[in-house]
Formats: sequence, C-alpha cells, structure tokens
Amino acid sequence: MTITAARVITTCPGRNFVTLKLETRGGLTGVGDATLNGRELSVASYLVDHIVPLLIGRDAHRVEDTWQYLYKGAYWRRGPVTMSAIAAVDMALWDLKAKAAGLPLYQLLGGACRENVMVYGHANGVTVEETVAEAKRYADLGYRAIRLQSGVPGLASTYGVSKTFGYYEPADAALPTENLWSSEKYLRSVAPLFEAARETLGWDVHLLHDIHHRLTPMEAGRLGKDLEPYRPFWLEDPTPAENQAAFRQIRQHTTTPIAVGEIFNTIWDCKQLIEEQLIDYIRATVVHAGGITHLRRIAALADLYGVRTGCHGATDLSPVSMAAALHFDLSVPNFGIQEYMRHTAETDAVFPHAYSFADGALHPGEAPGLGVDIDEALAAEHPYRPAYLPVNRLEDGSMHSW
Ligand code: KDG
Ligand code: MG
Repeated sequence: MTITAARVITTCPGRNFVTLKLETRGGLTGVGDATLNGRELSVASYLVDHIVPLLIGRDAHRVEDTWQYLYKGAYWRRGPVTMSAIAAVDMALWDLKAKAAGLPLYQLLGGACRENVMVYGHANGVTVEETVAEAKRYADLGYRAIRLQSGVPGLASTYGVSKTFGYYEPADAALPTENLWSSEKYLRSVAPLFEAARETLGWDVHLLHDIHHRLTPMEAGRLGKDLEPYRPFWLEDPTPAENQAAFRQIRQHTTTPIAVGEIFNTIWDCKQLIEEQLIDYIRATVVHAGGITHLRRIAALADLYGVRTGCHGATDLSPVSMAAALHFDLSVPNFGIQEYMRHTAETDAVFPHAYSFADGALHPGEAPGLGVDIDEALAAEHPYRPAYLPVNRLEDGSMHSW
C-alpha cells in the first residue's frame, strides 16, 4: 500500500482546520487532523516542508515504524507542532489500514469494549440562571454529563462563556482579545453555580467544570473542597501543569476528581501525574499527543494506575480527530468520558462523517476506516483566516494564564 500523494488542506468553515490527506497506489485515501488552534500554519508548514517528502513511496501499512521514524528521526522531539504533525500522519495511516481491511478502525484496535462512548456537552451562560437553564436543555437532549461554565460577577468575560448562543469559539479575533481575570471573584462564583445546578438537575447527571489553568494549588484545593458536596465528575486543569508536583498539594486538600492533559503532547508530560496518581482522568488528545499510536500508549500507562481517559474534544479538534477519538474511546479498557462540543453545520458539511449521537453517547459508526472524509472542493470555498486565542491579564495589568 504505497503512498503516492500527500496534501495538506487548510480550511476555515467557521473556524480553521488543517487536514492531511494521503493517497495510495491502489486508490485508497486516508485523512488525519493537524489543527493547532491559533498556530495552524506552523503545523501545515511542518507537514508540507518536512514530512510530506518523507512519506511519498513509503508503505502505508507501516504505522508504528513511520511513527518512530518521524519521532526519533527528527532529532527534535516532542512539542505541540511536531506531535500534531506526527498525529496527522498516524491518523491517516490507521484510516488507510482499516479501509484496506474493510473494517471500522475500532475493530483493528481490539474491538469494542463498550456499546458506545459517553460524552459531556458544554452548558454555559452569563449568569447562573442562564447556565442552569442551558444545562437543563442538554439534560433534556439526553446528555448524561454536562460541563458548567458561567460568567463571573464583576468580570466582563471569561473562559467558556459564549458571546453568541449555543456555540463557543474562543479563537475569535485577528489579534488576541485581552480579558481581565480575578481568581478571588471567580472562586466566589463556582459553588453557587453547582448548588443551583444540583437543585434543578438532581443527582443523576454528571457535572463537570474547567478551571483552564488559572489557580494556584491552594486555591484549587479550596475550590475542590467547596464543590465536594455537589459531587462533581471532575475539575479540569486546576493549575498550569508544567509543575506536576504541585498537584500533590491539590490532592492533599480535596477528594474532587481531577482531569488534566488537553495541552500535553507526549507520554512524558503525563508520566508523573499518572504514576503518582495525582489525577483521575487524562485528557491528552489524539491530535496533539502524537496520534492513535501514542495515545494508546498513554492510556496503557494510565490503566496501570487506575487513571481513566477523558479526551479533549473542543471544536478546534476537527471531525477527523473526533472520529479518531471515538474509535480509541470505544476500544480502550480504561475509558472514562469524551468531551463533545458540537461542530457547526458549516464544519460538518466540509467533513462528512459516520459518527452519530444518541442517548448522551456517540458511536463512530461502521464505515471502514475512521468514517470521516474532507470535501476538498467545499473546503476550498473557506480560505484560512488568522484567528488567535485570547490572552488574560489580572486587574492590575499583569499577564496571567488564559
Ligand atoms: O484551543 C483551546 C481550546 O481547545 C480549549 O480552550 C478548550 O479547554 C478547553 C476544553 O476543555 O474544551
Ligand atoms: Mg479544558
């Protein structure tokens, strides 16, 4: 199954995506996602300038060897640009292998470990009332797990709260939007949100929350403790995770489960948090953590320590990543939950896919391969538009994590 052509397609059907498409001599095609939000063109260049020339003429069946070749062969290891580019190749190769076998990818990964993949949706609003009403709408749609993000009284805007109803897209401007942040104001706002949500939604639905890397370990420990009466499914990214030992302090103060890892790129970023059992869910994704091949290795390490998966699934991960994640989720023994922030109809039209939602869960479908494609003619109608993620400053003007 010789690779004869490789194209990198950058498109913006409402938001930017970078997709790698491989063609083989026998006429099969495979797709991989290479989207790195706000830094898309760097991965596109890495692929076009440094990886595509290495792929032409290779045997597409050699998934592991190609992964090792691109990882070890570059000399410069790890990092989001390198690992997203390797991920795109890896996804496309698995897609090809499964298409050649005539099977949905999850069958090649060991087959289904469960009937479907429980997902969580995003409920948000400017006020507690709006957020809880939105969460109720999700519960009525059948969701069994819902993330709650609400506006913070006294702050003009915050992470996770949409300006337009329904869809939240933080990479919203040609230059970064500046937000103001106060951990004190934020910390006062979260427990009342959870209290109101439990009053309205009851106890049969899982509730989640994303701190988005903004607190100190002590602040995170206190928030975890404040939320314990409402039994959150998880608190996500409590502190910036470069300092993994800091999670020991969070663990000493709260029993609220912790989820981390959406910005991790390799198993080395996950190692200490998993081995010391400092987290409950690992959120590494198929696109930013080196593809299906590497994510399975991370999941296997996590399984040894009772850590479950909770893959990142924001809209900046294309439907190609979502399909890949679902095949992974269905087949991995220590699956926990999958994030599902629905794409717009415009995006779905560019990426026709076989996965579907029912009863709070997704299923990747039975189409051979990943079960997703890119409509290149339609993609060409949506040219790339520069879009940055926002930045955050404290109220005195100092820079803070966004
Ligand atoms: O590109 C950044 C987004 O993917 C991130 O802000 C989304 O934190 C996120 C989440 O949990 O979905
Ligand atoms: Mg997050």
